[in-house]
Amino acid sequence: MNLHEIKQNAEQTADVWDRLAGLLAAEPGLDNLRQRLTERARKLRDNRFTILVVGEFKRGKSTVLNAMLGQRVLPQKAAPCTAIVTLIRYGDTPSLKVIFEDGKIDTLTPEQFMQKYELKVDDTAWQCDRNDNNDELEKQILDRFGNIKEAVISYPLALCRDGVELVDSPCLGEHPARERRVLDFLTKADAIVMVLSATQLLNQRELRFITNTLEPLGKRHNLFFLINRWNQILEGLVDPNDPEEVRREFAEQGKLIDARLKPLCRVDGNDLSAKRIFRINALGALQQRLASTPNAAKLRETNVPAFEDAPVNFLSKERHRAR
Ligand SMILES: Nc1nc2c(ncn2[C@@H]2O[C@H](COP(=O)(O)OP(=O)(O)OP(=O)(O)O)[C@@H](O)[C@H]2O)c(=O)[nH]1
Ligand SMILES: [Mg+2]
Repeated sequence: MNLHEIKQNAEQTADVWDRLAGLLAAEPGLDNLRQRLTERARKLRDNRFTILVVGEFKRGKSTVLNAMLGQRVLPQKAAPCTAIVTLIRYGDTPSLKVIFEDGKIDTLTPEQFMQKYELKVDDTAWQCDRNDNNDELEKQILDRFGNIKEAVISYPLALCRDGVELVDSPCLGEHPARERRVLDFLTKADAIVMVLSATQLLNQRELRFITNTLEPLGKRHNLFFLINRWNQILEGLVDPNDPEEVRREFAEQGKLIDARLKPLCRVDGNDLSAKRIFRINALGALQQRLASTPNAAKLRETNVPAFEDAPVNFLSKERHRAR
């Protein structure tokens, strides 16, 4: 299929979705589906391609995106912090806005954004319901950000030219309302980047998220894995200067990756693991990009540049097929 045919095909598909959405307008119970069809049709016409970054608590989702931006724009810290879905799109002049459900817009600097819209300790406090005989700890349902649709960052990031948008998301499995925002966004994602931790590689919840949530939505076909905190493997060794201990530890990690992640990278009978799994050190990459005299070799070692090339290849060669 040539580019003209692909565009024509996209136009026709968008027309069909718009017509379907029109038919559903008379069915109030199907409002959600109607909105999704309209959104997909608009995305196809805009030639937008959305890469959603997901993962559990503190895997380094925001850090890896900050490393790609080469700037601290997204809130990142050791305590839970990303509260809202945040889109990064190409723009010649950097800007940042928060869009509310009622259409209101708050325009901010990155510092104001981090201050105003990151989670504070009170947002994440656990609460014990004393009337509950089970004596169980329950999560506080408090969600100060329920009236926000999303935040949008415009930034001159080469990767985002040509309609690509990168999306930071709140963590999975930590708070029902915040997790819901991620799940609601999933249907809009064309590709998923799941951030994992090298020191806790793929727990049962993460596996269930892939098999029970991504798979039924057809999203496993375009799934990338970032194994972050790769540097922490060395930090955990008794003697990081012992080459035998280093070799043994990395060999074990390799086996674990083969056992847990490789099977998830089989798509239509093909093993795509070499193109889909990246071991990275997001913090190291951000530190290098913020340094007054960045060290190119150290940046390469973090493997973040290799990951940045991967979406470029994926997008240029497989974007239309993926969609
Ligand atoms: N040592 C080390 N620390 C890292 C790495 N990546 C991120 N961190 C640190 O880990 C903490 C959590 O990073 P975040 O980017 O906030 O994690 P997140 O997944 O976005 O967290 P939530 O938004 O709360 O779900 C921060 O203090 C980061 O600086 C890494 O590769 N190595
Ligand atoms: Mg975050």
